[in-house]
Amino acid sequence: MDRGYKMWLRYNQITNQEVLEEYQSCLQHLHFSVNTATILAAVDELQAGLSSMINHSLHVLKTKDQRATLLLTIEESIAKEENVQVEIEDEGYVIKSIKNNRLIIFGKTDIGVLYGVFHLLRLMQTQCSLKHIYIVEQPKNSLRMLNEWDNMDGSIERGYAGVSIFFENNQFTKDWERVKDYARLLASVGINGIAFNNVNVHEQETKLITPEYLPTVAKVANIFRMYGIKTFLSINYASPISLGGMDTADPLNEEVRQWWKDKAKEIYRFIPDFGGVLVKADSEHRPGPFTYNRTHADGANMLAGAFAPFDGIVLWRCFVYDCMQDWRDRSTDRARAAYDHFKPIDGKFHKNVVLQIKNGPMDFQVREAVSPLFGAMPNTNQMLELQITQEYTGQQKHLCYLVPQWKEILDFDTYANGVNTPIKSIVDGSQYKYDHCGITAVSNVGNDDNWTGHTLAQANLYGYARLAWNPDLSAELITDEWAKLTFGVDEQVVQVVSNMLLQSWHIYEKYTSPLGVGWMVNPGHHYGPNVDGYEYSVWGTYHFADSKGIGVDRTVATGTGFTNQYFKENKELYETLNNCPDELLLFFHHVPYTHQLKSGDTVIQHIYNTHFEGVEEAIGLKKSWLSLEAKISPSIFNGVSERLQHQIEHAKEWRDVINTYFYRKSGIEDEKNRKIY
Ligand code: GCV
Repeated sequence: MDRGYKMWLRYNQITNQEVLEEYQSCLQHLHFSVNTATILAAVDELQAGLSSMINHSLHVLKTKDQRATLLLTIEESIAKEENVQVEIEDEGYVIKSIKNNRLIIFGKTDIGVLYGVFHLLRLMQTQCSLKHIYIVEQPKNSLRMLNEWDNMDGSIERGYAGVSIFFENNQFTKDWERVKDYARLLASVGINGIAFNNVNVHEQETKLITPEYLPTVAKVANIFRMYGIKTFLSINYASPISLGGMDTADPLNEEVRQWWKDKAKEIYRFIPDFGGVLVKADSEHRPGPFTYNRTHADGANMLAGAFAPFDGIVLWRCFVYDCMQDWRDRSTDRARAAYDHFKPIDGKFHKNVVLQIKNGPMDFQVREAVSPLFGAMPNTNQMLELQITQEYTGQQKHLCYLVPQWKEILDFDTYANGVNTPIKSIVDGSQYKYDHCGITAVSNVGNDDNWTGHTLAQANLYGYARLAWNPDLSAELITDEWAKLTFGVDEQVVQVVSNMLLQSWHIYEKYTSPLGVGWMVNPGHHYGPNVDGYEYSVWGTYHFADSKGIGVDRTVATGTGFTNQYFKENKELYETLNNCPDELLLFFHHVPYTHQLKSGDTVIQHIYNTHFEGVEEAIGLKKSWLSLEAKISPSIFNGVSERLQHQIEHAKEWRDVINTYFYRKSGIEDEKNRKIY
């Protein structure tokens, strides 16, 4: 039964006769000129894909001759003979149709060839013609990573699709085939780095960097290496204490420094191409350099020094804030924390440190402003951190396709270098020539049959990776690709699924989080409505809702001064009510419920309207899906239908809880006299 395990590598039989004949005639004999593990993986993938799609695999020729209808090569001389452009970057590739109905895939490296093969298979799965093609591809971002928040007991922090595929019962998994399938899936969309344990490193995971576990970490790394993916580990900053028996983890202490140097050496003995370490320090009760009155640069550089001799890098998270801070005093605003901590130490980090910055200054809300740190540190490597797992966006029970949100983030103009300095141009290194940079994201997979719980949530993983490869791809193109790869090329299916996906973020936003307010979720697990639910609300309601108004005043004039962290143009955009876009109004301003939005509605009427509309549109999602019943495999169809029904019921709960709360608080009637419970 098809439960969606294959994700977008389904390789369904091609039934269109014309297309089938075209592929069969041009894909007959294969010659590949090198024999690395990666090339062999590419050939295996190709053979499996072709036998399944066009009923035959390729006959492999030992020597290169004219019969070879498909050439895979990293040799420039061969590429040049076929007039193929050879000036490409290491991970780039070219796919070109050459004379006599043949094809060549040239990569600068074997990884490039692998990517080219996956691209060819994608063209075939989406039934594109292979005649007259000349594709030159190279990634825009050098780091294209995933962070798994997996714990060794098998649980996944913020995981909504079963348990870990890497760990169980405080040991590694026994299902190595699944790890390999994950590597294949990730390579097929160009992911090239993975940190596979949670950034919250508990006692057991702290030991991953010891000889007890390093041989098995190496086994994971071997699998991922074959697919061009480097392995990283999240580490516990206090490891010298927990593992080394020391009484300090002070980054300036010589013994601590030596401990990390020895540790790095040991790790590289097991994994010679280990990517490096990912660190969450001084945040949400994790240890860090603040304990020793040291800066984050001191902490990161100490590790960077230890890993530099092996070309390892340090991914240092900027999600640093004091969760217990008292925000009745308006000078302390969680949104300000990352910039306040890191901006003053721009230029103080070693070349092999990369600051990993969440897209927003708070925490992966349905909608929040972008982090003002992007572009504010021209002398320090930066990368963007997104969240694919749907912690605040419906936990893979609701449909919420995040590619449109990520596009807005990547295209957001920071003005850091004048007009047209979008975030994508900062994290790809084109603005400031960073040594290391790119994009990472918290993964959404677990051991569920279909990896992501909600089958349609697979599109978020796919879309993230495609954007990490090329942030200029449009949301529409990515969505169309994913729908075809997953459900086949039937026009109605592609159209309906794409529309559902593309609307879903706005629908979710409508019935959950109006005007950028955020955090109206139950504390702890973060699922379901709870207007005053922010877990660190010990100091009062997060959004300051009272009988007159709502919103967090982050202006310089009267609020926390957060707006001042942006470059001038954006500061002016957010500072005044006149300029501030509706969708972020309550993120930046505290206003009366009667405040009139640019849309013409008052704030309270907007809250009522969007919550009613959101439910109607969630009902519309299900209706659209039901129209596809005859065309989708039953187990996938039923699984998605059930989740869409749950989404409708839950959207109603959201609508009623939120509308009632604000009706009672404000005492203002709905203009349309709808029933508010
Ligand atoms: C891994 C939020 C989440 C935590 C997560 C943290 C982080 O606070 O709720 O589960 O911890 O972000 O990104 O470090």
